[in-house]
Order: sequence, then C-alpha cells, then structure tokens
Amino acid sequence: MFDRNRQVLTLDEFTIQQYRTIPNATGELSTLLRDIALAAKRINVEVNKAGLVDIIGDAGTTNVQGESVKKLDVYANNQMVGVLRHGISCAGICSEEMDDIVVFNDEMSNKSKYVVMFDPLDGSSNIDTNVSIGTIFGVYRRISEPGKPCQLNDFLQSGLKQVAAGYVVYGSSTMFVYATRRGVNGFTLDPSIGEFCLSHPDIQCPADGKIYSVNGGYFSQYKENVKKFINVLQNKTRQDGGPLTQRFTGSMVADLHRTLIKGGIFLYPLTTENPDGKLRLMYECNPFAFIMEVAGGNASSGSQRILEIIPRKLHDRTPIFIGSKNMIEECLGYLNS
Ligand code: AHM
Repeated sequence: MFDRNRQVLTLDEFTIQQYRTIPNATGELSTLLRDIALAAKRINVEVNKAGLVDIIGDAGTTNVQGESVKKLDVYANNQMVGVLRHGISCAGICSEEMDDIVVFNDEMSNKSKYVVMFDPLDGSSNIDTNVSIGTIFGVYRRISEPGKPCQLNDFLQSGLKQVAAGYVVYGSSTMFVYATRRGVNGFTLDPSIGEFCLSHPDIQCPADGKIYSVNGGYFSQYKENVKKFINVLQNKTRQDGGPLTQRFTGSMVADLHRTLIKGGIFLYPLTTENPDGKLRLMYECNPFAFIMEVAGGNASSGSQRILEIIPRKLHDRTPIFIGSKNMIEECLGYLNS
C-alpha cells in the first residue's frame, strides 16, 4: 500500500545529498542539473499541450543539419539556452539546433567550470503524432582557463571527458535520467508538486535483453556484416523459447530509455544515404554512451568505443551500436568478422 509518510527525494535534494559527500565539491553541477530540469519542466508543459495550440508543425526554417525545424524544437532550444545563460554554472553551450557554440561571456559565466552540449528536442519528427520525444545533454569540464570566455576546444572533447550526461523523456510520464561516474538515477515528474522525484535509483542495464531496435526500412542500405547480425537477431530464440522482439519508435530517447531499463540493443548503422551514420556524436551518442557505460552496458561505433572518438567538428555523426553488454559483444563479433 502507498505509504504517505514515505520520504521521496526530489532531484534537488538528491543532487545536494550527493555533493555533500564529495570533499571540496562546490555544488556547481547540482545547480546546473537544476537549471536543466527547469527547462525540461517548461518544455514538458508545451509538449503536453502541443495538440491544443498552434505550436505543432514546421517553423519554416532548416537547422544546421538541413532538417526542417519544428516550432517546439525552437521553443525547447530557447529554454535550454535561457536557463543555462541565466544560471551560474555554465560558461557556454552548443546545441544540435545551432551552427556554432554560444559563449556566455559575462563575469559569472566565465568563472564557471562547465560547458554543456545538448539536443533540445530529439525525435521531433514524432511530435505531430504524440510519440515520446526527449531532451539529451552532456556536461563537460572546460579545458580553457576559468575566468575567461570558454572556447571551441572546450566542446571538442571526447565523450570520456563528460562529468555528467542525461536525458528527459516526455512520454506517458516525464522522466529526468542522469548519470555521473557514481551511477545512473531516474526521476519522474510529479505534476502535483512540479518536481522530479527519485523513482529509479541506481539504474543498471541488464547484461542481456529480448528487444532489438533498428530501422528495418534501411535494411538494403546496411553493410553486409550488419545485415548478417540483424538476421541473427531475427532468428534468435529467447531462453523461454520465443523470438526476440523488434521495436523502433524513431525517437532515440524513447528507444534507449527502454533499452536502458529492460536491456536489449539499439543499432543505428551507417547507410548509403547517411555514409557517416545519422545520429550526432556530441548531442546524442556521447551522452547515451556515457549513461549506458555507467549503467553497465556498452556503446560502439562498430570500430571504436563511442566515448573514445575524438570529434573533428561540432556536428559530427557516427554509426552507433548500444545497449546490453553481452548483446554488444556479440554484435561486434559479427561486425568485425
Ligand atoms: P531528429 O534529430 O530529427 O529528432 O532525428 C533523430 C532521430 C532519432 O531520435 C532516431 O533514432 C532517428 O532520428 C530515427 O531516424 P529514422 O526514422 O530516419 O531512422
């Protein structure tokens, strides 16, 4: 039975509790996470009323990737930039929706340790049909001298350098999941108090899973060894005798949230249409690779650990194979055969 006296930790309480245990911690990361959670709550309100107001549909422009920008993408991007600019823990940002980095360059921001890279609204082609979408972010410690404006090099770091990464899924409930090297924790938005509350402590990705996630529509465009592995998945028998399940929503956040919780594998290989892969290294793949590794899973481009890729430019793309440890190991066995 529901215990009304049970103390449920909010995201703020949890992050403060965490930093209190770290000697010399300044609380900057907690503040940063609180700022992102505020943006997420605002985005959530708009996502939830997308069908009611004239906010769905294209904004009439294309982003740096040449894709049409939905109005909610613009709103979400503005919210993320706004909270991080007005907060006290971020020296600058880079967004999937923007051509270049934004250096905040005021006295307080210049003193900050961190820069943030994010995809404000991933899976946005799903907005019009009410499928779960999300926000993804990675936090890096800047390498330029604090006290001065941050620089491009602060952003062009490998994913291994992330100090935290997370995502928000706007789904049947709204969840904020974030990882530091200490662990992955999930918080569900309680709309009655407007707070994210700890609902999924210490998330571990099961070492095996029953679900694989890949866009089968591109099958003919995949390389032969990828096709071979997909064939293996299609013909695999679970321990209880049934076949594996195939699920692909077209929303990476939704597919990877499920993969993280239930186990499984998510594949986004390169295609002839997208010879470098479709998904962005800095805004999508690095944050999820970090979260998945902390949770005990794995993430590879097929030839390299995602987190070890040195980015050449801000909007680099990569193929990705991510999920349960044993399934990734098997996958890499086929890809490298
Ligand atoms: P977006 O940045 O336009 O939202 O695209 C990213 C999305 C991912 O969330 C998803 O996994 C992928 O694109 C699906 O693309 P496709 O339907 O072409 O396979």
